Amino acid sequence: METNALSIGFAGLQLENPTMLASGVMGYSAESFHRIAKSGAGAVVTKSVGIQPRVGYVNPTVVQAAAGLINAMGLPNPGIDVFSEEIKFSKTILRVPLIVSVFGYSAEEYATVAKKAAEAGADAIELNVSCPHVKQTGAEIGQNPKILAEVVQQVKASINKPLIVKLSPNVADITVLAEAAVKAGADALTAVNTLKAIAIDAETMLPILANVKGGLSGAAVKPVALRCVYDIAEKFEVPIIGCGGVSNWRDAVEFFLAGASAVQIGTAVADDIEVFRSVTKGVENYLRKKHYRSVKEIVGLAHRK
Ligand code: RRO
Repeated sequence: METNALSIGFAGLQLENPTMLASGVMGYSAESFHRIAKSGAGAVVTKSVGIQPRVGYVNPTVVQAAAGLINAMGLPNPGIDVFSEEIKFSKTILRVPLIVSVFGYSAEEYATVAKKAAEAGADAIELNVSCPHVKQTGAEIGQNPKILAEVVQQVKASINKPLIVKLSPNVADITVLAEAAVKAGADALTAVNTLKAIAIDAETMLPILANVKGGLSGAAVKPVALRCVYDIAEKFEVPIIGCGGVSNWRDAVEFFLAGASAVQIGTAVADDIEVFRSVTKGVENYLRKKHYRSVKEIVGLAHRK
C-alpha cells in the first residue's frame, strides 16, 4: 500500500489524513490546537468566532445524554480581533491546516469576521450557519436557503481561501440548504451541526440547561448525520466533511462510504484525545484488508445500492 493512502485533497485543502477536530471542542488556544495535531488530527477547526467577544450562557451549559452530550454554550468567544493574534501564533507552531469557524448576525458581519480570520492566516473558513443560538427572522440562518445564499456569497467575495459551510440537521430537507450553499460558492460542506434537543430533570421538574434547549452530539446523532451526508452526496458533487458521532475507525469508514471525503471528531475527543490516531490507524488497516489504495477510492461507495 502507498504510504499516502490516508492523505486526501479537496476544496483546495491538503490533509495528511482525513480526520479533523470538530468546531466547539478544545476552545481557542494555539497550544490546544497543537496538542490536537500531535494526537494525529489531519486538520483543526476552531470554536466559532464572531465580531464581538461573548461570554456565552451561564451554567449548566452541558448535560450528559444516553449516548452523547447536549450543549448550549451560547457561542462564548473572544471576538475576532483578539482571536486573530491566536491564529497568527497558531500558524507558527501548527503543521496541519487551521480552519477558522465563523459566525455572525448578518451577511456583512460574517464577511468581516471571515476576512479578518483569512488575513490572520486561516487556511480555510468554516461558516457556522447552523448554531441553534444565532437567529434571523426567527430561525437559524442555515434553515433559510435565501439568507444562507446571501451569507455564503458575501463571505466568498471577501476571502481568497477555501470556504466550507457547516449545515444544520434541523431542517426537513438538507439538500435544499446544500444546494443554496453550493450555488452561492461553497467549496465544501460539513454535515452536520448538533441536533436540537432538551434534557429535563424529574426531581426539579425543570429543564436542566440554563438555556433550556441545546444541541445533541455524539453517538446518538451518527445515523442522522450519516443520512445527511448520504442525501447530499446523492445529489451533488461537492466535497463533504462528515460530522456527528465519530469515535472509531468504523464510524469514519461509514461516513466515507456515505460520501464524505473527511470526518470531524468532537464529542469523542472529550473521552480520548488520541482518537484521531486510532481512527486513522483503523481506516488504514481497513483499506489494506479491502485492497484499496486510498480513502478516495471508497468515498461514496454506499451509493451503488
Ligand atoms: O456555542 C454553542 O452553544 C454551540 C454552537 Br456555536 C454550535 O454551532 N453548535 C452547538 O451545538 N453549540
